[in-house]
Amino acid sequence: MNAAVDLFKTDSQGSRLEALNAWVAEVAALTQPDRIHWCDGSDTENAALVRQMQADGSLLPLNADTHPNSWLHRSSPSDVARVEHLTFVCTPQQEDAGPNNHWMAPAEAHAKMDALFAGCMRGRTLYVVPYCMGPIDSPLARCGVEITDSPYVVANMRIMTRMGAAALARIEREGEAGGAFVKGLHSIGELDPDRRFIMHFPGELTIKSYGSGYGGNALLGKKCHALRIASHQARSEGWLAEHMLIVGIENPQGETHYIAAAFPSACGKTNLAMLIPPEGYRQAGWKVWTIGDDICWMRPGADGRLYAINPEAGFFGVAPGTSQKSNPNALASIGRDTIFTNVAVTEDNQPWWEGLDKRTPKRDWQGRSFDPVNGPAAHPNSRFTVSARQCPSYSPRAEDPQGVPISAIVFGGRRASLVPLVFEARDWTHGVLVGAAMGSETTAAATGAVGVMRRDPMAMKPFCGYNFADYFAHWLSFDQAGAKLPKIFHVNWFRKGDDGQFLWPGFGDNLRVLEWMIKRVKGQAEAVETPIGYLPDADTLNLQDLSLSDEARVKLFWFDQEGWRAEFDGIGQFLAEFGARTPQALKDEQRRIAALLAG
Ligand code: OXD
Ligand code: MN
Repeated sequence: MNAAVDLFKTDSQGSRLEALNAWVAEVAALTQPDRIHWCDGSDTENAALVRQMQADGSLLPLNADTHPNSWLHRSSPSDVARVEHLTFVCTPQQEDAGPNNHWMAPAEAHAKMDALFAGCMRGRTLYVVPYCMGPIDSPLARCGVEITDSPYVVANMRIMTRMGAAALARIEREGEAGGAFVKGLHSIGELDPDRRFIMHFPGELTIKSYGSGYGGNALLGKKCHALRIASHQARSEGWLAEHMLIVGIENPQGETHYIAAAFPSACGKTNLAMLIPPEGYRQAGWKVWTIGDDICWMRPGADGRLYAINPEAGFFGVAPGTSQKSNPNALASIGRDTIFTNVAVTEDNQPWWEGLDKRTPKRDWQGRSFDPVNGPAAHPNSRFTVSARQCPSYSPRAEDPQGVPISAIVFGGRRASLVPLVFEARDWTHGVLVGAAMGSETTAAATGAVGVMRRDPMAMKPFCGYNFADYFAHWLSFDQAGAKLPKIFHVNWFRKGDDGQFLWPGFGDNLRVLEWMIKRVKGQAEAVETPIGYLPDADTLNLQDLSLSDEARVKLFWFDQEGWRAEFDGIGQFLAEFGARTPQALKDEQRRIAALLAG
């Protein structure tokens, strides 16, 4: 063990990997913790951390009869979401981060962060958290180590990743063979929004995050590693790291098709991943299997198909709106062994949020006596953290080290008007344009205005660790001889009618749309060709037992040429923002469709 580490009280011999010991020692010298704890991920360790957090009030026990072994964490009220304006990608050249990222020169960013980290762990414990993103024995998985001073982060990382001894063993094995692990340094600091930054150094496989305890800013395996750093790694290694759920749809013949779907944060990825088929489908024998609800790593297999793993091991789901109707599988998952963050509680100390049921909560997310004048009882971005293994629809294939073959990729956003329920891209290049042009109204998952339409390519606007123009080129590069690529679709569950109400029922009924996609993949369904792609008409989709209004039957399947002409002008302007780096093939595709729309 490195001598510098010995200066601190440490409860383990560290690692047999000198590079890891050296980094821990360097961080300890900078942050000056009272103690160093190497996490092994065991139940005993977790129980001790929970006891400690209960004692200091950072975890409050919930009703043990209704929610055994479940906890409530109330964050600082100014630390409730991702902070995109404080999130930076630090590449030597600004152009490599692109106009889609905030940028800082690496030396300046390191200096700024190291000044914040200096002495910040005095009086605290430094936790060394080894983790693996993906099944521990998967060649598609990648490892990292997070150093943090937050026991809440440790407890969440244990649920969200394969954390502890097995991950450390893989890191050591790979390290001895010359491989690298992602280094993530995190401190909650003073939880001061004015001293908060989330910095990424893709070239150094390094993350530095200071001043926030919120999931997306602090559980560094998730957005920081599995998307921003991994997207950079994926580009150089020939794979894709995406903000996508993965779901398996088993038809009555017992055939399962896997679909990967990208939606912006808080647009229903968890619900779609855990969908319960409508009654008629259930009786006919349809089943839905959950692989993941937020992140998908895909790479071409020897047969030319894309194979995907979910790098995560748990769900960090949005609580509000989760109910017996919208997502019974999620509700069943979170009945025990769950950490709730910023939800309200009922009289008998059960977790509660808007949309759950008709009860009136007793205390709101800040612990105040509930009063509607203070706003919603649960924070709109309140969350549950739970192991994926607790989900009744969790697929055994989720642990398959080789991943699952993807039949269809779906892009979707929140669009109140214009965008029909579903359309299919003509080919891969068109599909990449469909993804690149994705637009959606913003949600509470990030700080800032809610409901503002913005372009969010592939739902990666907050997460792509490099220039979007290069990212689009990387996507296009998968279209090679021998590749058997998935079909690409676009959906919009959020189209509204003249009365402002949603036209499509959504939730379980979304399976009707997925069924059409699978039929298209198998060459068994009709479609109408339009300039924006292939659309079903209301008779091709199975709408049995659905009472759709006449307006819905028209608008959900309607291609509005006028409206799309304006949309394509906007898409052209958006692509132009990336200048000469925008791939020519994408510009050509935009022009081709714009010309068809003009005709
Ligand atoms: C998330 C997000 O937490 O996208 O998954 O913000
Ligand atoms: Mn997400």
